[in-house]
Amino acid sequence: MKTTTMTRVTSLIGGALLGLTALQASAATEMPPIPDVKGDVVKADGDFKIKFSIGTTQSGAQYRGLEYFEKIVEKRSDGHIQVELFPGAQLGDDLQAVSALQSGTLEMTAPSTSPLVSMFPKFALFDLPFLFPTPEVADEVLDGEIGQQMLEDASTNGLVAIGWAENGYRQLTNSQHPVSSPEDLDGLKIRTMQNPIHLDIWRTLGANPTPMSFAELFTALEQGVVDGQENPWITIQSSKFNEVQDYATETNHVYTPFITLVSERFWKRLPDDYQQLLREAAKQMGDYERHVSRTMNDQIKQELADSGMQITELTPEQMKTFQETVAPVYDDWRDKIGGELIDKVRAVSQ
Ligand code: EAX
Repeated sequence: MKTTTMTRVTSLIGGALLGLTALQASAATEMPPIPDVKGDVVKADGDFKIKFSIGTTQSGAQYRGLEYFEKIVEKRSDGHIQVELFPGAQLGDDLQAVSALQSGTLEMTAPSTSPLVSMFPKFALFDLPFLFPTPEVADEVLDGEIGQQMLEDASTNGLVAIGWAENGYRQLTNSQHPVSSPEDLDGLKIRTMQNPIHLDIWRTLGANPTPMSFAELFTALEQGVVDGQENPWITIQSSKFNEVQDYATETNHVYTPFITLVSERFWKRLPDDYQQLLREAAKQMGDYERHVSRTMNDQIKQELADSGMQITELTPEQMKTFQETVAPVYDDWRDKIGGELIDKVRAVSQ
């Protein structure tokens, strides 16, 4: 009897606490609502299951986009395509998920483009420092001819690339001290994505970079294997990096897109009309996800500051020092990437 009461009391308190946490969580992450699904039901033969895996966690903008994707696809296929979401690299890190697509054991994933540069060298465009001055320029490039061509080029090696979304502008965090100039980076161990340009950027700035998968990053920060990392505010918050990183600098050094990929083995089994449905859903997901990410960016920066992170905003002069210090990276990469592509992006920025 006593135990029962105790259990009930505990579970009541637990429930109240849970309720509070849920309330705080929802206050902290109030995202633009998931839009209604528009468009007719698509009729085609067969029933299909999509496992969709991502590296970022359930509280990020990317997952929210996936929820919209799921809603569109399930509704417009009248339940004949079921989508199951796996956030937080549960089914493997970004590169593992891509190879699972190639072998046909996973249907969809949406990694940052950066770890894929060894497969698709042109993606390196998105790793060049300070190339995209505004998100709108990124949209014009991704949603225009260049982005379309890249989706086609990436539709090979067992993959079909069907859309873009955004991870966003990357910011530096670390556990040691405030960073407002490249000198402050001297000797800092910074985790980078598995990408040669990112390594080059941080080496050129004077840090000591180490490439590592995103899935390993929290533990590496927590255990002090690395001192810092860089990711957009929303990814910093949704991965709780602020719990193990006291300092951040708003560097906006790279704009990272997410690319929506489907397993070619799965794709070939889909009727044309369902392929088209997936393309439309990927486009709508991408537009909505970018909207969520951009609406939340400043709010999340503020929340990170409120949570105790010391955030350094650079003055225009300090920013210029970073840009000038990192400029040699272009000398090394311009020809490898194709200078023309860089010039086209610059032309869009004018
Ligand atoms: O899915 O590895 C990273 O830091 C990226 O931001 C990651 O791809 C997010």
